[in-house]
Amino acid sequence: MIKKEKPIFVTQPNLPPIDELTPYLRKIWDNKILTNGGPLHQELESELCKYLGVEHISLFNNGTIALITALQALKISGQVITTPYSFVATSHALKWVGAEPIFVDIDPNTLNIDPNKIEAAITPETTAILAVHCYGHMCDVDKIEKIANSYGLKVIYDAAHAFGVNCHCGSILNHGDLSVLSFHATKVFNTFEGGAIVCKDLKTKKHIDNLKNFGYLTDAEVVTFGINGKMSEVSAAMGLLQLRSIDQLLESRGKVDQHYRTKLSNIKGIKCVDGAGESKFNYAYFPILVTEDYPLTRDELFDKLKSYNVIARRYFWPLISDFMIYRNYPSATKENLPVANKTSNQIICLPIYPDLSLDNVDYIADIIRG
Ligand code: T4K
Repeated sequence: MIKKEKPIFVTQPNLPPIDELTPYLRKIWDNKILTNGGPLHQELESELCKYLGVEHISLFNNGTIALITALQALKISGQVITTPYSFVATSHALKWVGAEPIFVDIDPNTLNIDPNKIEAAITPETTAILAVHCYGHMCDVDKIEKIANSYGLKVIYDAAHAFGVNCHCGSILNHGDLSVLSFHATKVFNTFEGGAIVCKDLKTKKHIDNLKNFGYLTDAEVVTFGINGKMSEVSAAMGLLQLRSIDQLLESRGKVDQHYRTKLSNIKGIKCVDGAGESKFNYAYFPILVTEDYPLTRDELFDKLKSYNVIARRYFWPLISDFMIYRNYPSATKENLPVANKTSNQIICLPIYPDLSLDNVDYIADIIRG
């Protein structure tokens, strides 16, 4: 097989034709409002509520600041039960509000926090559960809600990967007290950098809006220790433009996903990660597990792909609990997290994005087939 001249990255942002951005930019230039909740920002909030099927959205400059603000809005402190199998921002957000992450193992099928292991980790200091819909696959929201209700805990979903994902009862973003999205360049829906908090009532939305604007209530009153989490008008313009074609983009991703599944279906030792039965999915990632039955280790396959200019990613390796700053936490031990450790050593996320050609999927599958 001949090595591709240009790298095939794990993802590539969708960029609409540049000319289509010009009218939005002209609006910004005309009205000279660049940020601080301008007209495009407001338009994007209301368009996203309609598209996603949620009550209220507050836009942010990135998903990490949105996560921190969500925790701040709910006054989270003490211990928070979370997953080690995520991007490091999930635990970092807890540290930024002075809470302690308590790592609980993941379910081997969904790769999300294992709800059956949550109760054993609850102590009198526990205030909340911060779960992640990893790769856009839904957590066991019903079990998590039940546990949270019986112990009086808040539930925050890190839904950074879960844009546009629905379950039997509509958007998965409607579960929990708050859900947080990321609109980073590498995400299904991007505003260059960006994020959002989804909430269910206007009072909470207003509180979050204050928090992301330094805590200002009026121009003369600061009522809380807020932050600058505002999304700029250029990012909002990018969002409005993306939203026009989001359904086609998701459809193209779905075709790539389906093609991978066909091509990889009978390769011994390669397991495609399945969803949790979502009624609408976003194909944000294409994770595979390289099991003991495959002739190469995960890292050998990762390097082999690289030698052919296929730049996959090991999301999520290392585990958050293995980073130097977290590894001494009592809950970070390998014995406490056997499934997360095993998964983290077997995972590769293969390239997936709307423009990825099916020929390139064939090329990647052929490398894996050997
Ligand atoms: N919670 C979860 C569960 C998350 O996954 C994330 C972010 C967050 C919270 C925090 O949300 P944000 O604060 O980021 O909004 C990336 C992203 O930076 C990060 O947003 C994302 N998760 C994480 C899973 O992946 P890297 O270090 O892998 O990105 P990078 O720069 O290596 O990009 C990957 C590939 O994408 C590159 O090989 C090429 C391509 N790429 C990347 C960028 C930035 C492009 O083609 N164009 C681009 O502009 O972290």
